[in-house]
Amino acid sequence: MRVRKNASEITDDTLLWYSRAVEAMKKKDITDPTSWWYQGAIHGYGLDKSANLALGESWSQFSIWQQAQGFPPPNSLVHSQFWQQCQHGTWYFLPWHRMYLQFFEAIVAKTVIELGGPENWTLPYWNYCDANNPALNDDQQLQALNLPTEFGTKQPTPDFTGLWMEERAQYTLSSKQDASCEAALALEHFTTVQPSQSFGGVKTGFSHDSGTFGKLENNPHNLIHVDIGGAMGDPNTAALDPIFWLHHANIDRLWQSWIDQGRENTSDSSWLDQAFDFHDAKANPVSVKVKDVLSTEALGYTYSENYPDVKSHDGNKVSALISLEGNEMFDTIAATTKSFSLSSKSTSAKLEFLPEKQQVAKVSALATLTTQRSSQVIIALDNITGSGVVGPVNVFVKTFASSERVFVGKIGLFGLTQASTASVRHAGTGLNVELDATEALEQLRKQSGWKIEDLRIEIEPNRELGEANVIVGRVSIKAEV
Ligand SMILES: [Cu+2]
Repeated sequence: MRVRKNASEITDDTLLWYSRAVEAMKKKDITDPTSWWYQGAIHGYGLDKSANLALGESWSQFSIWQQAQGFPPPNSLVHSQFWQQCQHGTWYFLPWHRMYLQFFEAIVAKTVIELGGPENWTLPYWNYCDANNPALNDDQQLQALNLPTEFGTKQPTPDFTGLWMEERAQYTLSSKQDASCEAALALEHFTTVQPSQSFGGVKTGFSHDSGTFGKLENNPHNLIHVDIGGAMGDPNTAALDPIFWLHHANIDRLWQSWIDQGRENTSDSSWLDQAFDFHDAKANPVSVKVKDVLSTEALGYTYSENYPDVKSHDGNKVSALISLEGNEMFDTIAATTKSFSLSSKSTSAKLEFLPEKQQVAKVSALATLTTQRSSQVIIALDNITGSGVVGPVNVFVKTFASSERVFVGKIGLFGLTQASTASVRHAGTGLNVELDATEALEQLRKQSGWKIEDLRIEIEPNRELGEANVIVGRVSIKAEV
């Protein structure tokens, strides 16, 4: 059994051999399934020339892909069933990436042996979740926000040049909040109608470049991507950054941890029987079904450490959600009526509420302090379109009367450009994200003069937009019914 280890605790030559293998794979032609370039293009491929991957840099999809051996690739390959397959905004997010990692790991392992290295090379993981680990001291927590040192900073680390990439906007995550793994792991269900209540994402068909993010996919997955930024911030270049694979190993570990704490995947046959195409280490085409990858041990690997067990939220709240797959448990009580652009500073959105009589029943629990248990409240941001890599975006609530805003959560707009472009596969209507705002609303209603009608939403990117742009189609508030 191979054991995938925490990169910061590795004492052997795993990362050294990874670096050497990356360099060897980069020398192979883009048409070779075992090349670095082909492996990256399985996730995404695009030749947009806009310099919007990182503020102040001229990096573009084009400038990154033209470094590939054998560039440009033949069109037949670009449009084959092997390229541009990554699954985002969907319940296939976790199993597709598990398959992807599995074959990639086998290809790197074979390359390591060919280079004279050890048998059984195993992919490590980057445990940024440790940034919020209460068992660690402050210094250790902050350390977890850094890329493992072997991946370099502005310069490569000597002996590890294969792990460095110029096109990274950051080498340190900007906030612990971008690596908060706990909230997703507290969820009870793999799939529900409400994305913010779904650990594994919402039910969709094949979903390459659009959709609605489940909890784990938004935070930490998307936030890590856009916080590192540059190549990592865009699905069409992300997998060319060697850190991509350690990031996804950690996501895969979180899925395994969630299962090990007693949760269950969906048993829906349209999920279990969905197949995806890859190449194995010998470059032979293979087709794998979701039901074939549900046990890491059956696939021959495990993780050195699980994420510690997380208790589910307050039992009442969870039981209220149990009906799930198919049943809408939340109803919209207020929404914006016009789309609006984000700026680098804070943008405030005014909500229109339903006429009072209709609203009253739905918000009574939410609007009064005396109720036993507040309703669960969700803030949904829909049809978010635009282009470029946008850093993590903060969402706050406040009331008109008070200037003190309350933090709700962060959203990561990974795949913004692709989701906003109409294609054969989808209409280009953008990304959708939900945040659980229950606790923020509970805090807000303790403020004096609280009136739900005065509620405002504030949206603020945590870094300058630069060449990127974002339009939010609609913000709505949904409450439990
Ligand atoms: Cu990813």
